[in-house]
Amino acid sequence: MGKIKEAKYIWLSGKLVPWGEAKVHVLTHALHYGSAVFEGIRAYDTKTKGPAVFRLREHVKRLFDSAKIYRMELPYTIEEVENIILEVIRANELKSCYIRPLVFRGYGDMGVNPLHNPVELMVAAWEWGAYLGKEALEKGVDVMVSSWTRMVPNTFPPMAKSSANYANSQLIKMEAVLYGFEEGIALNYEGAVSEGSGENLFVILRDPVTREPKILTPSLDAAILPGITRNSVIQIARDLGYTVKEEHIPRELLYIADEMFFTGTAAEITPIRSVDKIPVGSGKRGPITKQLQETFFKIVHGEIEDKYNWLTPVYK
Ligand code: PPE
Repeated sequence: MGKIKEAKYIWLSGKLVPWGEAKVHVLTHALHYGSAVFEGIRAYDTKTKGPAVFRLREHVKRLFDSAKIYRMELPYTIEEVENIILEVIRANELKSCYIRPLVFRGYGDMGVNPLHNPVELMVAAWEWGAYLGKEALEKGVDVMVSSWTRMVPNTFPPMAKSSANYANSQLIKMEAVLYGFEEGIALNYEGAVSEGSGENLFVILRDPVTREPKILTPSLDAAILPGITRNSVIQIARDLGYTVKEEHIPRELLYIADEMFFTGTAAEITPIRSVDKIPVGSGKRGPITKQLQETFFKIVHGEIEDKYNWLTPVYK
């Protein structure tokens, strides 16, 4: 959150350049038309392997998928981009950090048609703490249901992590923070729950009689980004023995849920303590949310076995 903590070097179009010199022309296509796709990746300092990138292959694959949807051909292979990311972390001597690769249409033609503009890659990395505030991971955040609808799939495809999608995210986020909330949850074109401005959403409901919990998250057709943290949490929860369902979530479920949390690379696992001023469960982080958080953080910090093979060490 907040101002960037500057590191030393940024990879820009083929080489590492000093942080302050990583610049582009003001007529860069992406600046005018949102013609860019990006990723957010985290590396954590682990006990046994030193700094390690969380689910590097999945993030880089999603970057290539996003680029493909927008007909952008990267002048690199997946392996090359992975190596560039590792090189940026090493060059900046970072341990725990956030990594931002961006593929963008550069300077050349003006006008909507992006096909003749060069496809460029930049990769930056810096130290980035808790996304929704320092206390959020433990205490949870207060959120509102946004008055903005999440973009409809056949307008801006949510499965592509395109910069253009974040115009919608910014409307959601600005409204929420200016109204005194930490985040907004957007409904989709059908009026069902989709996601936060930069996070996926999970809802936990207990059977009123047996108290048996069920973990729900909107399915991929709900106009959401297929989050890598979302996918990780689904796997972790199932391995812990929970029932996890990807399904249509009506708005009113948000008001009667026992627990709720956001997931995302930046947000990690952030509990939600109220929606539209209605407390979620007890109004505090719930026990299943806590258990999932603890397991997730143990995995990313290499404190338990990396049985899913999710960590790529920065130094081999
Ligand atoms: N939905 C949206 C809209 C989203 O932007 C993110 C990530 C997610 C879900 C979660 O996806 P994943 O990171 O793969 O678990 N948001 C990125 C950008 C946030 C930002 O403010 O910038 C992120 O968390 O890196």
